[in-house]
Amino acid sequence: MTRTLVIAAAQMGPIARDEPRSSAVARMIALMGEAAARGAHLVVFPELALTTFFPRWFMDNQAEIDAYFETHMPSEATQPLFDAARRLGVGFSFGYAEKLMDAEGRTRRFNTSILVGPDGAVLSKYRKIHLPGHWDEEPWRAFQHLEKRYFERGDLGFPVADALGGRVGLCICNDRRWPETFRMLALQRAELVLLGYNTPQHYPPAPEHDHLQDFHNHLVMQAGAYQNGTWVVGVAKAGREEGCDLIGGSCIIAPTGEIVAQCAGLGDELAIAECDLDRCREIQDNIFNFPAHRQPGEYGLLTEITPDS
Ligand code: CDV
Repeated sequence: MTRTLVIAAAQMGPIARDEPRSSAVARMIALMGEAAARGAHLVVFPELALTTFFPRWFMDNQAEIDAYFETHMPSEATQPLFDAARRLGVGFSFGYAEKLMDAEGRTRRFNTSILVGPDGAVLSKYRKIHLPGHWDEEPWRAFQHLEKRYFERGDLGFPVADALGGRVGLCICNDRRWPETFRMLALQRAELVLLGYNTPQHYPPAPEHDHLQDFHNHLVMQAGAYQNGTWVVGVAKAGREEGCDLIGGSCIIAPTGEIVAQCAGLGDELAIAECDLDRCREIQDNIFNFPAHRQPGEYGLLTEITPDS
């Protein structure tokens, strides 16, 4: 039985601060329709795909902040996306800001991503663990990056689901820079890692690296794919969003670390590839055969909490 999935990386261009969910969802449905017409089984959208990247602004009015969060999924605004996927027979994943009330009555807020099957069922959910940025307003920055203020650290670990005929792992944006993310997923036999990102071209704490943003983006995802023998689909929200330039470069990476499809521009655009999940074996049975070659007994420091960690 072939385990080839046709996957579409559905890059999105900027979303304006006052752009309603209905507009973002309509753009996603248009991309989904085009992907399905080109044979896609799975469509992957960016991090925080329904709104502008709001952590770039300092806000202390909770109602203003909460306007960017979803309390239900699907919601009235996102139901058309789920309906379109069912009609087209495609799975999809996307990121959104999630607000919920837990069993103890505490309000929780997460930067979340879900994988949805072609029948509209949520197959997997991930809440971002590596939250970049800062807690308080830092006026010296050209723009803020307040993920640490608006979200708490994810509490679902690094999930891998049996889905779409393979083992599918989720992570979000900054997670891709950490080798531990991909390794945690690969240790659960992930064959496909889906991630969305919002990455500014300008990195205020180290602007001397601005020209390396696209390089670092592909560097970490290609390394994550190769070192773990998994397919990786990385999808940007790109372009000039409210005066902030976000990189593009959405791509599909084979388990060998090679980019097999890539978006060329900074707007709404698809990159599509046939992804044979059995190709993971080329790497996972050989150079990165974990049972044969890993030395976990020597890696204790990785999980020790030390003054330097
Ligand atoms: N959304 C992100 O997580 N962005 C970070 C930026 C701030 C460096 C990223 O790792 O791309």
